[in-house]
Parts: sequence; structure tokens; C-alpha cells
Amino acid sequence: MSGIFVTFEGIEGCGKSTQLNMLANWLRVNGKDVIVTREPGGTDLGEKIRNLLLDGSKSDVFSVRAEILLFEASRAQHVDEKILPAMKSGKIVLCDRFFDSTIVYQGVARAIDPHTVQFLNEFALSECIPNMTIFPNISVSESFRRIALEDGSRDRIEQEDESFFEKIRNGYLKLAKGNTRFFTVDGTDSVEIIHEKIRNEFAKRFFKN
Ligand code: T5A
Repeated sequence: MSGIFVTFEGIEGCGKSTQLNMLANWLRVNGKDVIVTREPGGTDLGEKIRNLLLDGSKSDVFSVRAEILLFEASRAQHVDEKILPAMKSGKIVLCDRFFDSTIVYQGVARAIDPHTVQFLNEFALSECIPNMTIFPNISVSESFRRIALEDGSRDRIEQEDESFFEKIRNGYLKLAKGNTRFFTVDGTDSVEIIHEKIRNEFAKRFFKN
């Protein structure tokens, strides 16, 4: 496959959407064909599933098994309809969250057996593994501070407590440790400094000549 697939991961408010859009703009200015997408979501079906999953009024409706299957259903549609075709035609795909989110949110924090998570992820992925995963790392207290500053109500998952997000953050740190796919960046630096670090790392990995 000739495209480049980059995912952005981290706890709520870590700055991944901000950085994804900045990287997309920089790549486009440099003449690259870029697709920006997200999970859950990214397709018509996926966005409908996203609305169901994140609806803040549905906090006690989901069984843990139903939740993971909905994330994977959104992913399977996303891979087949959008990501694989874009990769086959040589595009750069930047995705806000992907299968690592399922490993930490459903696997670590909801305590679903890791083999089950891996099996479901592999089924949805169809071997579509990111080339790079960017992880802006912030503390849970900084995450809560940023969420509190935002307008609007909290989505279903943002309503979880501090211990839930500590598990998520520790899950990401464990996943990223020693994994060359990950690029961990200090998410408390300024937006511009983080962007510069990501840009440099992206160029080093993919624009070698
Ligand atoms: N989920 C998802 C699962 O449980 N399983 C799965 O398999 C998948 C795929 C999706 C939810 O679904 C869960 C995880 C999530 O709970 P989402 O749309 O990804 O939700 O939502 P969030 O992670 O909540 O995304 P946010 O938009 O809230 O956070 P971002 O994208 O990390 O942060 P961003 O860029 O929007 O910035 C947040 C705020 O911080 C400021 C920004 O201006 C903004 O106000 N900010 C900074 N402030 C100071 N310094 C910086 N460096 C800053 N960078 C950004």
C-alpha cells in the first residue's frame, strides 16, 4: 500500500485534534493529498454510531460488550469505506483516534479481556495498521482543566471519574513505551512547539530524501 496512515491518541483534551489539523494544513501547504478523519465516525454509518456512543444522556444504557462492538462496527466500516481506499491511492490519512483507543478505554479501563480486545480489533482492522501514532501526553488534572474550559455539556465518556482517566493515561504510557510506532510528545508545551516537534518527526520518518 503506498499511502501513509497516522493516528492521534491520548486522553480527552490532550490536544490531538488541534495537532492533527495543524499537521494536515502543513502537509497540504507542501502539496500533499491529505484525508482527515476520526473515530468513532468517519463515514455516514460511523457518525451515526458516534452519536449513539457519545450521547451524554445515555450514561447508564450501554453494556460493556455492546459498547466495544459499536466502536468496532464503526471501525470496520471506516477501514473498508475510507481508510483502505485512500491508502491504496497513495493519500496521507490522519485519523483522530483508532484501535489503540479501544485497547485502553475498553481493554484497560472497562477491563475487557485483552485477547478479546485484540481479536475484535484485528477483525475490524483488516491488517490496516497505522505507520505512526502521535500521543500528546498530559496529566489527568490538566485534561479536566481543559474540559472544564470548553463550552457545552460533557459527552458520555467525559462523564467518567478521575480514576477512569488515570487508567486511560497509564494504559497509553504502557502502550507507547518501547513501541517505535508511537511518537510521544509533551502535551503541555505550547501548541506551536508541539506542532514543530510533530512536523519534524513526520518529515524524518516519511520524507527521507
Ligand atoms: N473511544 C474512542 C473509546 O472509548 N474507544 C474507541 O475505540 C474510540 C475510537 C471520542 C471518545 O470515544 C472514546 C474516547 C473518547 O472519550 P473524541 O472525539 O476523540 O471522543 O474526544 P476527545 O478525546 O474528548 O477529544 P477532545 O476534542 O476533547 O480533545 P483533543 O482532541 O485531545 O483536544 P483538542 O485539540 O480538541 O483540545 C482541547 C482543548 O485544549 C486546548 C484546545 O484549545 C482546546 O480548548 N489545547 C491546549 N491548551 C494548552 N496547551 C496546548 N498545547 C493545547 N492544545 C490544545
